[in-house]
Amino acid sequence: MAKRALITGITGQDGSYLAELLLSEGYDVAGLVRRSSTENFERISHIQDRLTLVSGDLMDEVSLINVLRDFRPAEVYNLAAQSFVQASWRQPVLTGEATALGVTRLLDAIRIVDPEIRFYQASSSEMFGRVHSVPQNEHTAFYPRSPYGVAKVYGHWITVNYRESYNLHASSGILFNHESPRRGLEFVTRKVTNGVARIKTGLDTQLHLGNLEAQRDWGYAKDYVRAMWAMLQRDVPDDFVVATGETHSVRELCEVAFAAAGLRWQDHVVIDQAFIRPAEVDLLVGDATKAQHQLGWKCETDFYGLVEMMVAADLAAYEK
Ligand code: NAP
Ligand code: F7E
Repeated sequence: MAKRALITGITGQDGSYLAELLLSEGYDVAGLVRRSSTENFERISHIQDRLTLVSGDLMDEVSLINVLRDFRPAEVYNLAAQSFVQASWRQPVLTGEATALGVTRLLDAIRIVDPEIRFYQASSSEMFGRVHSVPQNEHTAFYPRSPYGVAKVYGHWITVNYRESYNLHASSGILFNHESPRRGLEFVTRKVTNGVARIKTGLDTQLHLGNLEAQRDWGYAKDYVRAMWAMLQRDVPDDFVVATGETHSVRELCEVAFAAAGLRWQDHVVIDQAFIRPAEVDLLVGDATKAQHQLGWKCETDFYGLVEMMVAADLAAYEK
């Protein structure tokens, strides 16, 4: 019988790539989806007929228990979260409910229904925040700088705690920023590549951005979901940093993205205070040595390849 996996957050960027990977590995894949007045299955529409979509919400523990009882997965990937850092200042309690306490609800549901389930938690480099050392690895102390980062630290530690308290096979992937043509339009990479495409096709002339000096370790989401899966194939659960090991500023992102369409970023980018955050994470760069050695993971797409891919995808969409 095929192995069964449940993905929370299947309608999101990572959920869609992970679903593709697990289907290609022969899994029966279920995805948790929240009720909405309009369906938002764009990222999974091409594989929807091969998925089982089940209704539930990280806010509602009974829904999680019922989904686990009905589907009986061997692996659960918890990708659902309020994932936008900027929104977390406007909705700090909701962010805490979903991104932090949601993890406990799911871990408890696993304990109740089947403690043999292998669990993946989507932890984040945002936990490092005001970084204690460069580059950041599994031993770097956390200093989150947003309600989102604080919530992810809780989610990370409750995963470690349930592993140690109840012997669950619970792993946490500390993933640095990863992007793709399926990235939400509010995140800076996609905002820039989409903006470039709109300017190139004459729909806009300006792109409003915040802090151009922030530096991030940007990788490709499709590469990163392989690391998630690899973590749950090990006999022993553990925590892993997943990153490219390179960092680039938002300014460099603009240079590369605009140049990919034959434009000069200086002619179009406008600094707008509305996108400056109350507290910033200035520099992130990850050390993924442990993932490389123990998971055999490596990133295959670099920053330049990623940005060019995203610009090309956005241009193609507008030209169509
Ligand atoms: P995303 O595109 O924003 O997707 C988030 C998903 O969570 C969506 O499917 C969303 O459903 C779902 N969701 C939100 N609240 C929920 C709730 N209360 N109950 C059930 N589902 C809920 O995020 P992503 O970029 O794929 O990231 C996946 C995970 O990795 C997130 O936990 C994120 O915080 C974490 N992470 C991301 C990165 C990155 O660079 N992408 C790096 C480190 C960690 P709807 O479609 O219904 O809104
Ligand atoms: O910002 C700066 C902004 O929103 C990156 C999430 O997936 O990765 C993501 O969080 C940087 C920040 O991602 C704009 O100030 C400048 O320094 O793309 P972002 P993020 O906050 O790093 C982590 C790892 C996650 O876990 C999160 O879920 O870019 N920036 N101007 C801007 N950012 C945005 N969004 N919009 C701007 O106009």
